[in-house]
Amino acid sequence: MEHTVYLSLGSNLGDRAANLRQAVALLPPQMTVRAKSNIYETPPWGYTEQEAFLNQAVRAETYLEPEPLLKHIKRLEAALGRTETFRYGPRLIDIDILFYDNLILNTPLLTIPHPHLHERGFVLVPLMDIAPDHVHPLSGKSVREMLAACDATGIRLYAKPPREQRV
Ligand code: PH2
Ligand code: MG
Ligand code: MG
Repeated sequence: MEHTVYLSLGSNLGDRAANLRQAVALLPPQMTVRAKSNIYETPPWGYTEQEAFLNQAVRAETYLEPEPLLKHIKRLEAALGRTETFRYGPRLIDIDILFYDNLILNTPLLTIPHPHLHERGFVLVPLMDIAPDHVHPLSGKSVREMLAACDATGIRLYAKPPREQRV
């Protein structure tokens, strides 16, 4: 069965826009990208003594089950040159699974939906572009409602994907 997933992408090292572009380009063939948000520049969250991030959200379809999907993403992050830093620290590329259908999953490896998505403007502002009415399976709140309740100060539009890349 094909599954619909939402991913959050972030980068604050090197050529940030190129890192996002390459990450999205490497999702296929295991994933078919159906929608891409605009790219936003966002103040660092969690650990503030670092450069601003670029963040983007995408919707994709995939036959991968959640843990193989996580492996695919980890492999892709490594292929782009990500090395481990510290929690909330700077990163070349970070790809997080936000939603996987309406699945609720808690394993030692993976928590779906992403446990912090409702409190992060840098996740919700891009997600609002592609899924304003998507409902969180635990809280029952839409992306629009979660964003209204969350602090999105300092987030600014950085780039719109070129028309041919909007999918
Ligand atoms: N990712 C983090 C920690 N802080 N802040 C912003 N603005 N954007 C991110 O993608 C981000 C962050 C850990 O994954
Ligand atoms: Mg993250
Ligand atoms: Mg991550």
